[in-house]
Amino acid sequence: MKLLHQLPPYNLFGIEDQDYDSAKVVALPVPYDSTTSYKSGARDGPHAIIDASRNLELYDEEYKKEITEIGVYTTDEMQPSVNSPEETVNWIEKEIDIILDAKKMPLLIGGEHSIAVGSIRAVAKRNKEFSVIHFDAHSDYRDEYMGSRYSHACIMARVREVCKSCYSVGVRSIDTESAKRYSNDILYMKDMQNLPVNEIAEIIKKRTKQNVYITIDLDVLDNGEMPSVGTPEPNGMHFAQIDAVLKSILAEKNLLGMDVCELAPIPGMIAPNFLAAKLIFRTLEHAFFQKKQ
Ligand SMILES: [Mn+2]
Repeated sequence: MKLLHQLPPYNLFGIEDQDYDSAKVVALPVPYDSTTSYKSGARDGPHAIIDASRNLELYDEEYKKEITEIGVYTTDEMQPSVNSPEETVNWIEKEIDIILDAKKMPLLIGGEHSIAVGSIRAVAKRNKEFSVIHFDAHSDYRDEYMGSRYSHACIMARVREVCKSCYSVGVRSIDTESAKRYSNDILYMKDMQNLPVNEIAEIIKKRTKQNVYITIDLDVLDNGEMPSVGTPEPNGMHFAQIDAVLKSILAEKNLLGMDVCELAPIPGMIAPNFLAAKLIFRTLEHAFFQKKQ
């Protein structure tokens, strides 16, 4: 019996009576931003995304289904380590281990992008053949940044230690050394901005294996649509573009796990929070509601 008119519960998409056993997706929010090099605030990202997501409709007019049919369970926020970014990454790996052992797909919600390493390590322990598809304005291939190997600027260098097949998309900010070493594994914004979305998706699909992990730094989006990031870069992807590219990729590939990171909410500006929530909503639907070709 309902005793009062109540707001949607505080979980992703405000799902009533979320159920762990039947859920196919488990969302792990990690409010963390210790290594952020410019504007901090990504620790407030998970809360803002979950809050916005509670105000989305559950129904999607394209798939004619409600997101509740997938079964999404949101855990409590994880307390990050105050000792080191490395310890936080290790803790996340353990949490993702639990989700994967329960045969559920992990969805990590950041928080700064460095936390994705923990999630990808857990996936790599269980899968020999998979690719990491990395959406980001930055290449993040520095081996060390500001004294830390676990900085958000080093994430792809750490990821490559456990997964050799990495493909970055939407990059428009890279250091000289990384450009020399890794340009073959990068689809630069300059080379994709005039391509139709199906061509962009075909390039990504050709370069990646059947099993994929998708890591999204929200700064891959244009800074006009997504100003709420620590290091915004102009001339990025648009929502409709990344949505269509993800749809095409996930029509064919198996999604092993994903993360959405780097939302640093700007007080009073809620549109980017809703954009991030909708991007998660749509990506899950693309992954679970399309028949694999
Ligand atoms: Mn970035």
